[in-house]
Amino acid sequence: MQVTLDKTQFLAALKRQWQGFGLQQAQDMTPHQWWQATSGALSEQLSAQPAPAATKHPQRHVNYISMEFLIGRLTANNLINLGWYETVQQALKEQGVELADVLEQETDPALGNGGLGRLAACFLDSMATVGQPATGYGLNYQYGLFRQSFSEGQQQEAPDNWHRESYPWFTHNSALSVDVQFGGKLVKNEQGIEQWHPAFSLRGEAWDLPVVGYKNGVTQPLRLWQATDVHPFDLTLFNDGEFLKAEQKGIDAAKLTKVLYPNDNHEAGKRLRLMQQYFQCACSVADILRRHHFLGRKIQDLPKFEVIQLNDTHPTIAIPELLRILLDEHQLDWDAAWAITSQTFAYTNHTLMPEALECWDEKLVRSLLPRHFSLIKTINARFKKVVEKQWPGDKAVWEKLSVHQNKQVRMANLCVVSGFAVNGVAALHSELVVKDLFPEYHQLWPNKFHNVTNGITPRRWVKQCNPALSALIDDTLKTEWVNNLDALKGLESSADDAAFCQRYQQIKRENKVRLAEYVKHTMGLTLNPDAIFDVQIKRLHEYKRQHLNLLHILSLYRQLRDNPEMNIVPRVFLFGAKAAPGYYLAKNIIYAINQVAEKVNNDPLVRDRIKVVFIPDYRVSVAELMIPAADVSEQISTAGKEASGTGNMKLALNGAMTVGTLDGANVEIAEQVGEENIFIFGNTVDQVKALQAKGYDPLKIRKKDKHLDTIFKELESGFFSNGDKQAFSLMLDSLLGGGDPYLVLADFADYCAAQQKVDALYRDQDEWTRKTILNTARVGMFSSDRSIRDYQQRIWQAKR
Ligand code: HBZ
Repeated sequence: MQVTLDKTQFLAALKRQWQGFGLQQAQDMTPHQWWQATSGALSEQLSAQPAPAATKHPQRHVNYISMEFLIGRLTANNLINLGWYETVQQALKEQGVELADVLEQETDPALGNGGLGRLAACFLDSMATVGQPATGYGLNYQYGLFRQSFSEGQQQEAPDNWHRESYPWFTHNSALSVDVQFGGKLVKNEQGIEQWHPAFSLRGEAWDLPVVGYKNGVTQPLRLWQATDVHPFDLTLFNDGEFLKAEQKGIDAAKLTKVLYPNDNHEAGKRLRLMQQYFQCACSVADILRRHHFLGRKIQDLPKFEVIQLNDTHPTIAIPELLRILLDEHQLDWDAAWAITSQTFAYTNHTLMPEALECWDEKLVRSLLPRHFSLIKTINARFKKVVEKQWPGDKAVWEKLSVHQNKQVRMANLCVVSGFAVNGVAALHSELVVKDLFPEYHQLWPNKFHNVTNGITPRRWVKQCNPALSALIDDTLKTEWVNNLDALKGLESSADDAAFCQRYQQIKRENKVRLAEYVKHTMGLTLNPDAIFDVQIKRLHEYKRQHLNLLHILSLYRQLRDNPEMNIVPRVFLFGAKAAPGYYLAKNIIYAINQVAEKVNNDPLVRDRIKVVFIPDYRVSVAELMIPAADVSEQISTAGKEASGTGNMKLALNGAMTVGTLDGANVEIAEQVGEENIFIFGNTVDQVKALQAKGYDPLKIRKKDKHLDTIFKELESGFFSNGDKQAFSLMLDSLLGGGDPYLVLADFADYCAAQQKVDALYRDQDEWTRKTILNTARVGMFSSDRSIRDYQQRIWQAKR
């Protein structure tokens, strides 16, 4: 049940905080100290709450292992989930301080890249809310995803030091430390049994963040491991007066959890990355087993009580790690160890992109983890017998299914072979996982494969980020909907209620004004809140096709100059996206958008009918501002490439109209909202395949389409780049001579047609508003609470 906050106790805790800062009175605190003190006091009050009694028939405990948890700011979120927001707001008001201002002081913990990391954060929120016992396991990076700025239109990266050492929500428990071994060699003992003699070890320290369920008294840990040296301080050296050297080893170990790798949908194959993966997995598996033993349970019963969900293949090395412990430390035989392991792990696939499928060089695996490499070979040899039985003598099939092939270890194959469940993240994606990625595995084990469509937590993605809309929904439905999102269906009838429509419209406008103020403050640009706010926010990637959006902007700009009186609804094109630092083509697209923005925004002829705004340093807190303010949601990936998308769900829920391809979860969004309430365009998966099979040539499209040709000529002419004709050559070469691998040109005409429909509909404000309300009302199934219940039914708690 919900726990109440005692205001007097909270104020006393707050006092201890400012006294701890060495201050005489609360009023001496800086704004940042107000946030620090408020969060510290809340964290203390939360820790003091009694733990809820354990249930008699425990469900399987979920261990969600992920290299990324893009949690975003915690203070506001925890206040809402605890139901303490109003009390704290009132308490601070009495001190002359606005809670909303205090909350703005928090630096986003950006311990993730994008969708995959944010999904992990939404799932933790939902598991706590629906009462699914769970622990999140990740890494406590010192530097999160880089900070982005623009210099002359080019992306610059700066380190993101989010000051984990003074983050008030952390609790550190030194009793949970784990030592992790690396390197060395295998030596056979007298019985011929392999023994691992590691070369060095590191210590993992547990730093816990609280994951608070929505008003239900549940708090579960997100346990983030931080690396230190096993002997952080060499006392002999210290006594010899060599202070700096004495600390040296600790500094090296700390490198391991220094920084998050900034790639999404691309694997770098670096040694340090594999070390991070193993470090995290070894700490987490040890922690799971410690809890299991502490509760007095038998090792054979591990799968009865625990499940380990792998968030993509990044934590796959946990599989041979568990096997190793069962074989080498518990002395189980292979069959017993395998039975336990293969019933414990489940794997979620988030991508079909070949460059993102992890393969590790065997030399690297062998040198860093010789025992694990040996176990992987045994898994593979045993699996070979299964394949041989099903496809006798078929070398091609074996080469495809093998876990270890061409001197590479294939992590996805290892997951499928060793786990009891595999799932995709949207209906279409799960179908493609079976049909295109793992057809033979599916033939072998049809029941292993599932779909669980992604979801988003409505606590953060409506209640917190759109308080005015939440209040309107409260007033209208008069029921708790935030943990029962299907209740939004009750809003459908309000779409025809003039008073409701007016309030809904007004809220959207206020949210646009709020975003415009942010843009004014951070970028110095003035936005017209009556223009269409057209939003594309996601990582920058060719397959997500921000350049298709750009071509449409260029098309409008060309038309406005050809026909200066053209009547279009004013539109602000808003982008938010980071490109991986080594992904030069993606950075070139950012540069192109910024250069076009510079021209368009300063051309008096345009008369503000179009404006292009690339908001720097897109992150969770910026998403919380942009999503409630969006009129149009751009979900324009090449069909078959976006596994699911989750921004699409957040934007539809907050009343934006989607312009989208039939890709990922867009397909299900269209089913839910109805095809008359979404703008679907472009080639379908089958059409994309057919086009590519018959030899698609973008140059032919350019040649045929005079308007498109003019747009390209202008990009090639240096008009947008101070005469530099090569400025956009990475992007242009890929679209034209490079064969346009993501079919931007093939979808261009249909995309522009869809955008014209957007323009036409927006002119009819009543109809537009009605449709956006229906979007809000009909996307309840995309609550991550539903995703978690699907995982429970189909995977975690399913009868085996
Ligand atoms: O996972 C995303 C998918 O692209 C998106 O469609 C889906 O909605 C989301 C949640 O299921 N995938 C990622 O975000 N992937 C990564 O961020 C990533 C990070 C490191 C890697 C590989 C991929 O090494």
